[in-house]
Amino acid sequence: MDKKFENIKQDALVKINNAQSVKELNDVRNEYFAKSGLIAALMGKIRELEPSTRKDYGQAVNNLKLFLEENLGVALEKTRSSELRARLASEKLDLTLPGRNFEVAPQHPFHLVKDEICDVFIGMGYMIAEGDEVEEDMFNFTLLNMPENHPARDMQDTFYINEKLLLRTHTSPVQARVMQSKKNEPLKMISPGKVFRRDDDDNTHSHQFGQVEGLVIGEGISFSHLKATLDLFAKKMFGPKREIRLRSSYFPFTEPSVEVDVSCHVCNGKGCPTCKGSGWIEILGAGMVNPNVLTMNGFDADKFTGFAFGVGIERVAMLRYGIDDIRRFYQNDIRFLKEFPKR
Ligand code: FA5
Repeated sequence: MDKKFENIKQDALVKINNAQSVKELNDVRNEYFAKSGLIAALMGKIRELEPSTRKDYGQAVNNLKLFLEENLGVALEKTRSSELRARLASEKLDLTLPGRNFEVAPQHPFHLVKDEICDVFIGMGYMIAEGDEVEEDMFNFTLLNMPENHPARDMQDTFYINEKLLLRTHTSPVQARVMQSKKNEPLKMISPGKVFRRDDDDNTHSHQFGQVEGLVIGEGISFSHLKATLDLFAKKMFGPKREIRLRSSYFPFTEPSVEVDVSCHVCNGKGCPTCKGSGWIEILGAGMVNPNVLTMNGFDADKFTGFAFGVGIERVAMLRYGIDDIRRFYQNDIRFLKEFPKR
């Protein structure tokens, strides 16, 4: 019996000494100590022995167990620390190496100008309202005084998702949403965001562009408030010398309505391909909120009046930074983007 246990010990020592890693040592441990391992098998045999020999046999198995535990423990400890040392050596940091140059992204002119426009109005006490790019037909058209089949719906060629949903063609639906949430409370808000139209792209038209909507409602709000606001906005964006003109226009949700043009930066008003020969670039539509819109969205039109406007973000950016073609905003040409300040 002694010889048999001595052989098992020697055999185990060879396996322990040959193991090259913690994993291999754990495999050796399992071979002896798992439920189906050698120690469990030897213990199981005790029942088959003569009662008089059981005690010695049990002691011999216990000795073997202690011997294996001790040798495996020592070997595991040693191997674990040498593996850790090897890992740390391979992860060593050389702090004297020169750093890598990461390019800092310039700010896209769209966001640059969107923030500038918002800052002008925030400075005048406007709050910011958010709207969704996927909008209900009801808010994009109906609640802005354009019921189904109204011819003005064709002014903005629409991407429909289904009968009720569309990609908003302008930021004006946010007006209706904010009015419905306030109802008969004075308000002063702007809402920047993207809009989508089935327009053919050219120098000044894109199928996807940005607008900043503005809406002011209160008692005694008049056209002169609108004019002063637009005048201040244009001066802040383009400086006092740039020529601005207001043209009378038509929007179903405002009455009277105007459009604001700024003299073309490419030709200085003489006429060129960018301004299509007119000498002017249109930047926004505006007007006094149509009383029908006030009533439909929960305001008392006998008590309240208001004005609204919608500024084209890329158009303002073109005039501000001398950009001759709106398509540059979405072509992702890094040489164009690098011309703008970094964040
Ligand atoms: C509107 O979208 C109205 N919702 C604006 C408005 C709001 C009027 C509140 C009255 C009261 P319009 O379609 O004109 O209007 O667009 C407004 C501005 O968006 C234009 O002045 C122009 O700056 C810009 N814009 C219009 N179409 C395009 C286009 N295809 N590509 C780039 N910018 C455009």
